[in-house]
This record gives sequence, structure tokens and C-alpha cells, in this order.
Amino acid sequence: MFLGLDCSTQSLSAILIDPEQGSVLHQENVRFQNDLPEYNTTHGFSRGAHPDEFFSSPMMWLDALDLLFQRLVDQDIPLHLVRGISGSAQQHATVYIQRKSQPAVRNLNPQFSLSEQLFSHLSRPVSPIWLDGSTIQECEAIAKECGGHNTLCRITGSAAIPRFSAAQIRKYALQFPERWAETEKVHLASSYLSSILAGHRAAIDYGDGAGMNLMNLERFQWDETIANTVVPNLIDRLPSLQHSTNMAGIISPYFVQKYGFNKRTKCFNWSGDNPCSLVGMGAARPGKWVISLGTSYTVFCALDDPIVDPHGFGHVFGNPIDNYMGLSCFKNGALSCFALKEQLGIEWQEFDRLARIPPTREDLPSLPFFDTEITPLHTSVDQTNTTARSLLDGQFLNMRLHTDWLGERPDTFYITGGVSQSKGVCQTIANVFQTKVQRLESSNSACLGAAMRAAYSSGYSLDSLESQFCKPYDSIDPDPATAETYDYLLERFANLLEESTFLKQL
Ligand code: XUL
Repeated sequence: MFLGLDCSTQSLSAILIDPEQGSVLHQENVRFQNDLPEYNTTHGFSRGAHPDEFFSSPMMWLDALDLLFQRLVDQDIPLHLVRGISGSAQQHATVYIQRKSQPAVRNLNPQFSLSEQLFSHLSRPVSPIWLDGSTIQECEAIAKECGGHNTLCRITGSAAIPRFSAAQIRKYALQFPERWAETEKVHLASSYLSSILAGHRAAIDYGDGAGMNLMNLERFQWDETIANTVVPNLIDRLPSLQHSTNMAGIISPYFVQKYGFNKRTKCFNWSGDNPCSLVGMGAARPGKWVISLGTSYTVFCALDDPIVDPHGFGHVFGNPIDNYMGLSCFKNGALSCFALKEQLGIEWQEFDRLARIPPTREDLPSLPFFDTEITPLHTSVDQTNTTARSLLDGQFLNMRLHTDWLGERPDTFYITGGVSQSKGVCQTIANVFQTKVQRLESSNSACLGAAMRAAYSSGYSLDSLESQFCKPYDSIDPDPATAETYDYLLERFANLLEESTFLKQL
């Protein structure tokens, strides 16, 4: 059996699969806000002094890992039968490691927790996460020094992006030069957690590595010139880059002694949540589009070549199976639905009911930006008059406007993520795009994708894994009667965006 882990914005999850039987054996979840209240997070993150600063805590992720494994042991899950583990993590989050911290990771004592033994090995106690938009200045400087956003986009797959690691690392190095001097390595959340499981420094995979603005997409190597421009000699502080299917190592004795893992368990490189989700949705080969309705909404698909978004909002990452994937990320996703539900004082059931009532031409969509938005760049907008209908129409018309660069739309969209549990939301997507929508049995595709990657890296075929684990459980057809209304509302929405003051990316 194979174990997939997913360290997302709000929780750490596990899924155990058996590809011999084609079954999901167990799923478990630790929610940061409720299960680890001592970290004082809201939905798993905290805000900084600057309104656009967002942080999480690597020590909280480690406590969650200990708690998750303990819960599996308490339920008698046979961890000694796990042959391989891989993981998924929220993308872009950077973890700053002190010099001389390797022995601590190698010699963990099972009588203590991971965080007790490792808190002093960080040169920065917090990790800036993907929600962070505080590095616009750094992005402009990096783009200027590297020959412009277009050049960066062509080489790394993305224009200089505030949440991407390059701008975050530059900000830290300039703000805290002494602590930067003490920093030996900068990991991503994915490679950091992979290192803990393997008990030594793990690599960054091509999927997550491409989310840093530092990787040359065509060569799958760090771009030395760009890295040097971001911070002198940065390349010395980056872990190596590897294919996602490579082994990070055999599991560290800490997990064998404490939780009963088999000492031969193989740990495979972790990747970002979106690359893992591509695999978990059965979309790792071109021809399928996925819409993921998590904390952020993302739309992604496999690509043979690294085509880039001419407007500079979209991104190209490595595909954990082969070649590339394109992705557009919308920051105002599930949290905007939560916020509106609170504002209206309604439950999910009511939200879902409202989402099922199709709009008329008079139902103007709202600019659905409770917080600053990244696709397109936009300031937050007052939401006093927002309704469930206007929010969802705004969200998905915005998505329709900004995903053309991914190429021809397929006949079917595959939908995942928490908000996809609402049939009304899925019907809205089908109507806005006039495209059939299918939901898969697993709602946690990133975690499933991590488990499938562990099995694939151990020799199972992608075809058999996809046919076992990526089965749609329902199919929602678009209502053709709404097509004309949505074409009209799309134009109104595009005008609304055009009139409002937003910064153009490229
Ligand atoms: C993608 C992105 C988000 C995070 C969420 O670029 O920023 O989807 O990966 O975990």
C-alpha cells in the first residue's frame, strides 16, 4: 500500500491506497486552526504587519505530521505495510534553514516531538505563503534586472510574481541580512517535509520548483543568472532539482521507531498541490482540464510544450509525470464563499440552493474580490451588495476570461476541492462555460495524487492507477437556456473589470 500526504493551507491530510485491490483504505485529516489552536491561525495562516503579508508555521506542519501519524496508529492502521510515501504541499511557501542543522534532522529522537527537536534549526520561524502579496517592489526590481517580465516569463514560465519564492527570498535577504547570512538552505514546504521524512536534505521537484521564478523550464535546472540577480549566490542556498518520481530516501528511523513504519519504506520527492492534483484527477496527460475549488481556485491542464500566458497572469510548471502543466490561480476562492455565507448569515445548504437558481440578464455579476486578487491584479472590492449568485457568476466569468491561454477547451471539466461538494456551484460552472462538468470520487485530489505518484514511482502503470482511482461519480450538463445570458453577462463583467482600476501584468 502507498501513503499520500497533503500539507495544504488549512490542513494536513493522509490517504492510504492499495493499487492491488484498487481501493482507498483510509483517509485522515488534521485541521490546523482547530486541532493545533496553540498556533493561533485562522484557516491555517496568520497575517503580518503589512496588509498583504501572510505566513504559516513550519513547526505547526511538523506538529500536524506527528499528530496525523499518531491518529493513524491509534486506529490500528498497519503502517508497516506502507511501501512508499509521497507528498503534496501548498506551493511557493519558503522554509529557511539554519547552518549546521543537518545532524538534527538525521538524528531525531522518537521520545520527543519533531518540533521540539527542530524549532531551533530554522533561521526564520515563519514561512511566507502563497497568499502573500507584499513583494510587488521586489518583483518590479527582479523583472527590471532580468530583462523584463516577458523574459522571466519565457525562461521560468511566469512573470515576476509576488507570492513566488524569488521575490519572497529577496525581501527576506534585504530585510534581515544577518538572519539571511545564517541561512544555509531555502526549502519549499514540499521539499522541507520530504527532508523530514527521509531524514536528510531532499530535492525540490520540477513541479514545485517552477513556482519559484528561478527554474529554467526548458532545461529543468536553476537559472544561475536569474538566481544571482535575485540574491547574490542564491544558487548555493537552493536544494537540488529532481524529477518528481525520484526517491528522496528511505524513511527516517524516527518514524519507524515511533509509528511502526517499515524500515524499507521508500520516500519519493514531494511536489506542489496543483501538480499532485493533476495526477490525482487523472489529467496528467494532455486533453483534460481540471478546476480545483480549494482555498484558491485553480484551473490547470497538462501541456506538451511550455507555452506561456501572453498576459502574464498564468503559470507553467513541471508536470510530475512528464513535460509541463499550465495553471491559472484565483486567490479569492473558497474563502470568499465562507465570507459571504457569514455576511448573509446562511448555511451551505442555502448557499447551494441559491447557486442553483440561474441568473437573468439583470443579475449583474460582482467583482468577486473580498481580498486583493492576482488574476487579474486587483485591489479588494466592497462586498456589501454581493449575493451568492453575483459572487459565483463573478468568480467563474473571471475564470472564463482568464483561461483562454490554456488552449482549446475540452468537452468536459473535472472538478475537485472543498467547494465542489456544492452541486449548485458545479452547475454554475457548467452554465458559465457551457461545458459538461464531472466530479470524481475523491474530493482530496492533491493527496490522492501524492499517493498515486508514490505507486507510479514504484512501478504501477498510470493507466491502471487512473482507471482505479479517478472515476467520476456524477456528470452535470450545462443548461443551454443559460448560454446567451452568460455571453451577455461575460461582456458586462469584462467592462466592469476594464473600468475598475487594476494593474495590468505585462
Ligand atoms: C498556485 C497557488 C495556490 C497554492 C495553494 O500558484 O498559489 O494554488 O498552491 O495551495
